[in-house]
Amino acid sequence: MEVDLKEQELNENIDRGKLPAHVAIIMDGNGRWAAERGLPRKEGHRQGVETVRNTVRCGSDLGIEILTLFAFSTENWQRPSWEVNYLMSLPEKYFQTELPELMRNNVRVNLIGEKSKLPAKVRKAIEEGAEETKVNSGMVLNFALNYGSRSEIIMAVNRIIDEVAAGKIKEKIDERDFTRYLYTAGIPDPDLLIRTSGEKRISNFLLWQLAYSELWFADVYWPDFSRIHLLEAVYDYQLRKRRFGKV
Ligand code: V0D
Repeated sequence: MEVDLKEQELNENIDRGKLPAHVAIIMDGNGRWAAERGLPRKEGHRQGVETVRNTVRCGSDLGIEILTLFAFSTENWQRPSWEVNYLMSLPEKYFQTELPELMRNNVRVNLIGEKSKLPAKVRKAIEEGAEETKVNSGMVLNFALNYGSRSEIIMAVNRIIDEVAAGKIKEKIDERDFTRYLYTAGIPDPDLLIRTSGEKRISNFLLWQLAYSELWFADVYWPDFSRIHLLEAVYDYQLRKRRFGKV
């Protein structure tokens, strides 16, 4: 594969000892990518899966510990039913094609989101994928599926209320206690959030967890996101951290 000068420079200048441990990505712009090419939206999603493959490979090669990808939000159910159905076929397809490489690269798959409301076949696919990769000790690949941050927070509050009512926990909790009730329990907060397609919003993604994260917005649609963009984001993250350290 061709490697341009910019990529080589970034490669040489990134400090492997100071990588963001947890990178989260809002994978936005598949539909617009397709529309601009006169292609069906499906084609954008199909290409989006290719980008997932490349990004997982790059993140794992680079030494990222946790990669969280926002794949489907609780709002996405409002899309046309043919599109929702197509999207729901992707997790199963993903594991059919990617499992060997995930195993080779020692990647463990984990899911965050409201799994109980997913179609049974999707639940089965993701549970099998998580089960088969649970022996892996390398990068954790977190898919946010049927995820919405406000509903996650409300779920957490309701679980706490139930546990207080049942006398299982004391009536006062702190921030650390609270995080144990989120889907991300046990996962450190993202150090870096990337959103593609030029939109500069959080869109109900990890509202609690992103409190101190660096934000980076890529001007390309998700299907055009590549290694160089990930390296740019990581490099910029390190520049910001270095400046911050000098104050
Ligand atoms: C479409 C771009 C992988 C964003 C990427 C159900 C939207 C491709 C998964 C996946 C989607 C999810 C869970 C899992 C394994 C793979 C996926 C959806 C959409 C929504 F365990 N890509 N991907 N899931 N797209």
